[in-house]
Amino acid sequence: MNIAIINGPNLNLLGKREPEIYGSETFELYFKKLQQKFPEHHLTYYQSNIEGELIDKLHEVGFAVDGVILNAAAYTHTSVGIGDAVKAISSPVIEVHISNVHAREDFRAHSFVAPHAHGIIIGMGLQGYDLAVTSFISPH
Ligand code: CA2
Repeated sequence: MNIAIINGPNLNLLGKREPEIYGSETFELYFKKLQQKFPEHHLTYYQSNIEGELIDKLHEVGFAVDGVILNAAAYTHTSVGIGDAVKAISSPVIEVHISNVHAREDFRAHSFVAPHAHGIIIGMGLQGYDLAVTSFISPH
C-alpha cells in the first residue's frame, strides 16, 4: 500500500521545542521507526510551512496513493483552501493531531479538513500516525 504523510506548519520543530505538548521525538526519527514497522508498505513523508505547497502536495499524491495522513497543524483551523483540496482529491484522508485540540483553545476545535476526512485521530501523540497507517492497512 502507498501511504503519504503530510505535515503542516511548525511540525518541523517537533522534538526541538515545547516537548510538554508535542513530545521529545523528532518526526524524522519517528518516521524511520514507522517505515521499519511497516516494511511491506511504502510510506512517504512531506512537511511544509507554506499553505500553497501543502495544497500542491495534496494534488500531487491525492489521486495516486491509497491513503493520505494529514496533520495540517494550524492551517487545520484556518485554511478553506486545504479543506477544499482534501475534498477534491480521491485518496482517503485521515486527519491526525498529536495534541488533544479539544482540550486547548476554542479556535482549535474547528477543522476545515474534518468534514472531508475519512477519519480523525486526535490527542494520541505521535502514535496517531501509527494508528492511521494501521487503519489504512486493516480497514474496519
Ligand atoms: O496537535 C497537533 O498535531 C496540531 O495540529 C499541532 C499544531 C496546532 O496548531 C494544532 O492546533 C494542533 C501546531 C504544530 C506546532 O508544532 C510544534 C512542534 C514543536 C514545537 C512547536 C510547535
